[in-house]
Amino acid sequence: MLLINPVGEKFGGFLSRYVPIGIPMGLGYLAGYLQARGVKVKIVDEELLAVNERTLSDLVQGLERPYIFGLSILTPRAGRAYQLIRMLKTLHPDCIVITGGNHPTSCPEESLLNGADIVVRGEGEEVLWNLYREIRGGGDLSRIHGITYRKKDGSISKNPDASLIRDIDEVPLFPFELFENPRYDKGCIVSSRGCPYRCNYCQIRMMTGTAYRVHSPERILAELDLLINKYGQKRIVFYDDNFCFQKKRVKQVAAAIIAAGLQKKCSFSLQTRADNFYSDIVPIMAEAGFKHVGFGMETGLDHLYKIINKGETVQQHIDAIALAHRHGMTTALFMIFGLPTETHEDREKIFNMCRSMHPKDIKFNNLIPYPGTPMYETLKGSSRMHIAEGWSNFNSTLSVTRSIFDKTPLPYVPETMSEFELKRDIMLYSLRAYFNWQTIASILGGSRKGAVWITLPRRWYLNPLEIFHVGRVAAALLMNLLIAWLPLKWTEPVMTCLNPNLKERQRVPNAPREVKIMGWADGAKSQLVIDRSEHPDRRSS
Ligand code: B12
Repeated sequence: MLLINPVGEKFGGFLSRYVPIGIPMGLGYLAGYLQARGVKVKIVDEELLAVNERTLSDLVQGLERPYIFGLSILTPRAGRAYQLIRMLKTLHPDCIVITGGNHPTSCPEESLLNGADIVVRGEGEEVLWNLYREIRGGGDLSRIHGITYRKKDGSISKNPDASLIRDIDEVPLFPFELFENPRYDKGCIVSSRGCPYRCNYCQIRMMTGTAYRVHSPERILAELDLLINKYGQKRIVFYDDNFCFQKKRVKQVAAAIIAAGLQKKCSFSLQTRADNFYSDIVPIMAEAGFKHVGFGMETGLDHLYKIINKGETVQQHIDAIALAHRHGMTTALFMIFGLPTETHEDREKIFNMCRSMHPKDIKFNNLIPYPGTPMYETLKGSSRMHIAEGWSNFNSTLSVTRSIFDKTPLPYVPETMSEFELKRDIMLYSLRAYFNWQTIASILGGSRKGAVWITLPRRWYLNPLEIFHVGRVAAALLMNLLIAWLPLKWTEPVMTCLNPNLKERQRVPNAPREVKIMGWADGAKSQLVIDRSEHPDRRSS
């Protein structure tokens, strides 16, 4: 089987040359699971190698026929994935194309309309293995849970949801050996799956319901040992959706790291909710080498927290960040601008508040109502939403990784602002967050660590080609900064002249400051709650 990570626009846009490439974790887990069961699997990641007629003929060498292709699709990459499916079906008409990942889970029929044969919804390991055996045995797909597929008579069948894997330790250790390319940033690990909260913009609930499943400390240690002692990683990021949800297990993981002495060789960073960053777990985390914490703070005003059903407050974030700093950890804040009803004044307040807390990094993204989320269900169809062909604009870094003159529409613009105002503010605040001599010096000196993605090659200043590329990126950033800095009343008319489509999403005078976003429906996956015992007080509005 060939597993493909389709990539239209490289991660990081015009900065991509200097953004480390993240391992496509989902595909890695699938490959590890199938390989352990004797299936021959290869992975191709388009971040590194484009799939075309020429490269494909090498990639399929040695694979069993008819070929089975598995594509992992994030929403902004759907267009590229559909292009690839057409190519695969033209070159190998008897092949079987399976899609999976976040986007096909939310829009399975769309994959089928674009030529895929079968869609795997949600977690993939067990379902893909069952599917593989059924396909190779010429069996009956109606028995496989967790798939949507086109039947021989052309109709579409949506089989019942599959259960989640109860004990995720059954998934083999992550196969890092499949990602030997030095351009990969191997410093990553997933120690738990899922997040039981109900934020209405986040897609995790669609994938894993409210379940929160953890790997055992022994398994986490085994993977850390591999990363540190075999691959020499000095800094490892826990990719968990919400690392600190269970206090007891955080303490166990930290204690296991200390007992193995791994904190002497490596530092760790994680992402968590502020209200789960408990004061009694932070000291042992600090001792275990957790040096950096990212908080999905998203906004900074309590009325906006209510709109996104975050179930947290501004004060909880202020307290959590101060707590991290007291224990010598640095912090990053991940923010969303462009929430329904938000205004420019709100953003100014939020930015100033973020800065006053002295995080190391602040990353501003625009709101993306991902399909499958209540945010999407509420806003879809409104004139303030715009879905570009192949969902290519559903990329949250669009505003900072493209030129300010780029005409791609943002996916959603609230009535309380114009499209250019939102884009400009994201750019302005992002650049203001980073535009200080300390940050610039650390990036240029190649010593930048933390959540910021830009990493320049060592001694780049001795290489004329790198000097050229760094110069180009710097010029683009400065141009963005300059235009974003000029008053909106000067720049907006010019931008609207250059791009008349901006007229469609102007600010609406007296736009309502109240809005009701739907909640998550309690579907089948919500029943799959595992070990809630540590959280009797968890909000589940
Ligand atoms: C860590 C992370 C990152 C990291 C690394 C991403 C990576 N390469 O894996 C970084 C910071 C680089 C990142 C970047 C982006 N990310 Co990100 N990221 C995550 C996060 C927190 C964890 C991903 C993970 O490791 N999951 C663990 C594995 C086990 O799960 P999985 O990847 O979903 O795979 C399983 C299933 O989906 C399924 N499956 C997946 N592919 C396939 C294929 C087949 C054939 C089958 C059968 C099954 C299958 O089986 C897998 C195993 O169970 C998720 C949130 C989440 N929990 O999913 C967001 C998330 C995946 N990211 C998201 C997005 C949008 C992005 C960006 C596109 C952001 C942007 N620029 O706009 C970029 C894309 C860049 C990239 N190179 O992939 C969204 C995706 C939404 C969507 N509908 O597309 C998510 C869900 C965040 C969210 N809350 O909305 N991300």
